[in-house]
Amino acid sequence: MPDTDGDLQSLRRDLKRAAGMLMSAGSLLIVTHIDADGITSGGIAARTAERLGLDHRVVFEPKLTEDSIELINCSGHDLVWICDLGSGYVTEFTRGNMVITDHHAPDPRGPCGEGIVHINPHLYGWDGSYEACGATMTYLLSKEVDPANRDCAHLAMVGAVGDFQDSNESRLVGLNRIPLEDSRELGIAMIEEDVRIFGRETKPLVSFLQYSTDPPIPGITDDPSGVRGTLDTLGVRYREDQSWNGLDPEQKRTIREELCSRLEPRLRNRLVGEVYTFPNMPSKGGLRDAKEFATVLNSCGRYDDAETGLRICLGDPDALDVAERNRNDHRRNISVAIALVKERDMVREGRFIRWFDAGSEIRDTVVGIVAGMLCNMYGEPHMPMIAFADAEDGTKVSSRADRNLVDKGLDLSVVMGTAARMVGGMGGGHSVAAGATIPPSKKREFLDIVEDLVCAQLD
Ligand SMILES: [Mn+2]
Repeated sequence: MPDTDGDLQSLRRDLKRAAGMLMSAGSLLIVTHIDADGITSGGIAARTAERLGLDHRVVFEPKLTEDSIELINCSGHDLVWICDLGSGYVTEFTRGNMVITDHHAPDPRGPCGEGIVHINPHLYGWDGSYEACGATMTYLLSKEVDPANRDCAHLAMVGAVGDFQDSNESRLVGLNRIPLEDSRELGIAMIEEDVRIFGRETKPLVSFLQYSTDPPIPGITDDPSGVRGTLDTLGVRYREDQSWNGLDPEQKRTIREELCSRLEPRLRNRLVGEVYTFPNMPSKGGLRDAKEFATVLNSCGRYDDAETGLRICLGDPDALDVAERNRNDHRRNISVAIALVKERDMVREGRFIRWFDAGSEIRDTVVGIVAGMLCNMYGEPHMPMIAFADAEDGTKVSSRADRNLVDKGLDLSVVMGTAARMVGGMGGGHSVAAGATIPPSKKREFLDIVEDLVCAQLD
């Protein structure tokens, strides 16, 4: 168990109670989120049900709406298990016989009703924004039901890195350490210190280094000829299609040291930290690296195909080809979207925030990623990036911020929740990344409120 001071006893008590409910259920409805953390949660929950021989169905929801809450309340299944969702709405569930394994901020309106077991790190003294993701909470319950489910430990790690829970300390911490240690013990995962640039398994070396963003590296980031020159100077020989993980350890070390030497000491801990590899996964398809695995799942979820992601989690090899197509679409859409925002000079700057309105030009399911990437591209002064996109049920708002701002007191989940409520919408999320849905006519008013709230938090 991790060396943090959460209330393990209460957590264990609730896990036991929920496990008992699962073991005595006749049928199960699993409701989960469409991002990597939600899909891996769904995979873990489905595997758990499968091993219990429990009749079950998995439903994916981009978020909980009145309709989906209704579906849950009226479900004919014996038991409903909500993963990576639900904590913010516990007072709206009117049925009994429900289990929630989530990590989002709990409903401030009060505790849940009888017959609902609500398992959330915040309730036991762990921080759900980086010490436990939805998949980790789901995994803890799964393992409580049957220790054989420890073979899902890597899925919990994928969920955690998918939610950027490793970005705070350049490693997974808190309750997320439990699946990590389990998968190390079982030989499912290798835990190493290495550069934390995205694409260790699948990107060709030059673009791998060139697209390093956190932190940017002088003479490397956005500079392919700088990368080639550096590799030549270091005497590193490589094929054009060579991946980072295709290099031998000595070559990696040489490059790593050179990259570190170009960074201020405090930034080196962002570049180098823990990385997670799953050696038993197929070499093609991007499932060997935890971050790439998460991206594969996210690309499924964002294109209304979370089911394919679920099949991947459950080990269906055919699902990978479908995901590959999703992923190519995803990459193309993201780069087109970034180019569009830049070319049209869409980003506006206020006193404390930057924002852009993508209208119907960027899908509401990817606008958050675009906001995050743009947030990294703008340097000093650091400001949260707010993005609007048209959605079916109103205007979707996504917000992203730098960790530095969170350390100074910024909490975007509070900002989005409060500002959305004040204009008749709904919002929430995490301190570094949060979202909302608001009436389209209220954008201006919403921005003014956001600006005031950010100002007050950073004061
Ligand atoms: Mn999550």
